[in-house]
Amino acid sequence: MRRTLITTALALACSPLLAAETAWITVGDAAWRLIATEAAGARLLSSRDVIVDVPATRGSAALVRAIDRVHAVQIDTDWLPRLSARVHEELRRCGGFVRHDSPAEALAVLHRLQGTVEPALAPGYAIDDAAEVNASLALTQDSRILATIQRLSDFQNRLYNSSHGVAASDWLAGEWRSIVVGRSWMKVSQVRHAGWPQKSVKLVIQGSGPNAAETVVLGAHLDSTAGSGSSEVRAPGADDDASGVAALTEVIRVFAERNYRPQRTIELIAYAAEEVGLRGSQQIAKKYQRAGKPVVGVLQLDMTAFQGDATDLWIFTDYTNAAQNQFVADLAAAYLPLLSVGYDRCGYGCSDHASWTGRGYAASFPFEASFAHSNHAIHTASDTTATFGSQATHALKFTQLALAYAVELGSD
Ligand code: IPO
Ligand code: ZN
Repeated sequence: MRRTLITTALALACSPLLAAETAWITVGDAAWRLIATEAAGARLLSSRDVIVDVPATRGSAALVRAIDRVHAVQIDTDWLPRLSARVHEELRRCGGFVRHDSPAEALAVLHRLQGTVEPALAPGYAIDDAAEVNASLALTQDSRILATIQRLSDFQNRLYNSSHGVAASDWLAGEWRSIVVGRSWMKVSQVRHAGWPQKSVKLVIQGSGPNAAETVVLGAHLDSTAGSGSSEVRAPGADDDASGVAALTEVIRVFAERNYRPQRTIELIAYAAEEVGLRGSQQIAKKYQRAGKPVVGVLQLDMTAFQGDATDLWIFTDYTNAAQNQFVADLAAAYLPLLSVGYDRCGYGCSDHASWTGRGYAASFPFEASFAHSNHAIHTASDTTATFGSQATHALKFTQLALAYAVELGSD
């Protein structure tokens, strides 16, 4: 026994010297070329051409088909922070890589990336709950959204592996609990993850209809990142993505105020560990798929506060579901008629919607700006509310869109 302990201790102490840890990722072609030229020891497992719809010209609703080459790669974990930084700085393409728990999983996701959805999970997209939607929209307040963004930004950082990131998760869970208190059909929980201490935060609004097993998911990411990624770094992440979490929080507040009870079940999730390869949402989407959970739609809010263009809402057409994207645009036309909608592409794996797309679910990603005019302060200590004029009027638009989406898809 004693001998085993000693051997184990030695093995633990020595293992970093013997071999770096291995990770399995999927990446777009530009990021792969970066890896291939610089990351010694990286190994290509498999490649695949994925058909994606992209705007014919930037902003336009007319789409043309394009091919993205996506790769499954085995790489040392040491490389991942550098890869994030390089993708962000040089390629100016977002995200870049998705991290998986095993080579089998990386390959499985690679082969399911088409964005096609099981017909059984394709809902109708009727827009017919104007009374509930309009009454809810009237209650939304940008001042409350701004206050939540500020609270989240006040943590030193919300890193997935820091004590601050853990504290931010605990704070948000407490905040959501205090909003929904006394409503038996609304339950807040924290989701533990294998591999890091920050928990995702989840609110389940239990459906009350015959189709209550069908679930609508709205998400944003709780973690932030900056620079070295050391645990004391300043990473306010006000736009990226306190603004998405604050939008979800305002949706929850309005639902609670109206004592809203949907037909389908609605889940609002603040994901842990998005910035390190969508790891929190990967684990959650995988668990739901394995359990055969009928998720009929997913909406991701990642960056909602910084207005980069005259056009208000930007719908990303790649690694998202075309039919649901049309529904999102129709919701904007019906309920937010003063707002303009544009279309752009994001690049592979730019936020948690890609985790759901990779598991065969219909996901959409309405974004604050075009790719060309997106917020340059993200992933730095300067991602503060000051960058977007210390106001949340842009974030309010996404909050209202998310509310309309939740009610219209939640009531069918
Ligand atoms: C992101 C998404 C789209 C665009 I265009 C630019 C930036 C943000 C994403 N890469 C991220 O860091 N999410 O946390
Ligand atoms: Zn980010």
